[in-house]
Amino acid sequence: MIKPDGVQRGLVGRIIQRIEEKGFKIVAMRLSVMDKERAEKHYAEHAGKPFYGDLVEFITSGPSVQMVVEGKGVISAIRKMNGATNPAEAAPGTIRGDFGIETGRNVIHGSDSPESAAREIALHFSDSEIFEYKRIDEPWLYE
Ligand code: DAT
Ligand code: MG
Repeated sequence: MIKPDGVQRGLVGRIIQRIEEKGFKIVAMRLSVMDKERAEKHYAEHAGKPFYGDLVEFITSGPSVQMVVEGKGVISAIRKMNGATNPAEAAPGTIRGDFGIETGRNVIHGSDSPESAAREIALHFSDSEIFEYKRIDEPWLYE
C-alpha cells in the first residue's frame, strides 16, 4: 500500500515503477480513502500501542493506493525494497530510505508474512477485483 503521504507527494508512479521493473505482477490495485473501521482492522496487530491512534488517523487522512502484488518471494522482496520501518534507518536505494524521513510518514506498507498478506488482501479486495494473467516477460524473469 502506498500511504497517503506517498500519494500527496506524487510518488505513486515511481513506487509502482520499482515494483513493475523488479518483475513483480500487480494483480489488483485501487485508490481509496480508507475508513476508520478498515484502517483499524488493517493495523489490528498494533491496537493498544501508543502510536496506534495517530497511525489510524494518518492512514485515513487521504487517498492511499492498495495493491496486490504477485511473484516468487514477493513478500520478503517487497519488505526489502520498502526498507526499515524508520526511514532514518532505511538503506539508500529502498523506498523509505530514498523518500522518507520519519517513521509516521514512511510512504509505504508491505505485508510481513503469507498469513498477514492473506488477511490484508481479503480486507481490501473482493475476489472479482483480483486478476489472474500472464505477463509477457515471465519466461525471461523465471528459469
Ligand atoms: P512496518 O510498516 O515496517 O511493517 P510496523 O508493522 O512495526 O512496521 O508498524 C506499522 C506502522 O506503524 C509503521 O509503518 C509506522 C507506524 N509505527 C511503527 N512503530 C512506530 C513508532 N514507534 N512510532 C510511530 N509510528 C510507528
Ligand atoms: Mg507491519
